[in-house]
Amino acid sequence: RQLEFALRQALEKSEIELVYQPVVDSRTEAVVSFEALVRWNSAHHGPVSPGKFVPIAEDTRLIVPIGTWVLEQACREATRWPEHVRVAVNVSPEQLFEPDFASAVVRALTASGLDARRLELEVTESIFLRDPSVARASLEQVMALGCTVALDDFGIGYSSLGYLRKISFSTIKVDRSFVQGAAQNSAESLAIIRAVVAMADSLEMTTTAEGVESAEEAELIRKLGCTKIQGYYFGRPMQADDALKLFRRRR
Ligand code: G
Ligand code: G
Ligand code: MN
Ligand code: NA
Repeated sequence: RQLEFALRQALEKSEIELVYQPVVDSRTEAVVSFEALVRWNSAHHGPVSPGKFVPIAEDTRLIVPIGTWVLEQACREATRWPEHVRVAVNVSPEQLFEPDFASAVVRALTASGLDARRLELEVTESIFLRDPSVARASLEQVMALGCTVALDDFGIGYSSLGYLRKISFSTIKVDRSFVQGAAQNSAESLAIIRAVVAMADSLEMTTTAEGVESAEEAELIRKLGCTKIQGYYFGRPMQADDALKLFRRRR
């Protein structure tokens, strides 16, 4: 594939970059973290969406070097933010199952000087399809460093609730399809969000609602008790410099 060939050179050619989307506290609406999201501006193909190239990167294992770069870059950028602001990085199963995943995290933290407690790693339920015990061991290693782990896109994967007993996720990210559903008065979506919030509360985990696009949706989500909110209403994924400006304006 042409795209795969170009992707092999994308890192060297500095075509890969990160944008940052704010996550706010649902009550105070203060920014508590940013999720780092990868972007590829290919010289040959123009901007390629992550929905298109992340799966290719995963199939070819190019996600391992790309993911390492993402970790390092996100940690480096986060050191410029106020100390209470954290950074969340998406981790593919291919990365998590690399034997030296935890050392890649250590290297990113050491090189940047970022406090481990400011780094959150986002994984999806798909990691449990492959090898739950290896996934768990790997996540426990990074949690021992002080990092937290979020369960991303919750509710749309091949959910087994069993692993929620075994892994201390700090946050469950409620997939935006439920948020959109709830906003359109879907009784089922509302019931599912309520149940996830109640479950997270009793497991001492927080919840982040994804894909909140309006003030009305934010209010609904706050009433449903989600701890944090992410979505276009509070900010689109933005360049690092714009993320930084967001604080400077607010104080
Ligand atoms: O940014 P956007 O919504 O277009 O992202 C689309 C998908 O790509 C999402 O599922 C997101 O989790 C994934 N993604 C974005 N950035 C990264 C990254 O740095 N690493 C991995 N593995 N996936 C990412
Ligand atoms: O799978 P993950 O949650 O990591 O993907 C995050 C993706 O969701 C990003 O690509 C981001 O662009 C997208 N996203 C973030 N906020 C919103 C939103 O409010 N509406 C929609 N439609 N997409 C969003
Ligand atoms: Mn994510
Ligand atoms: Na998500």
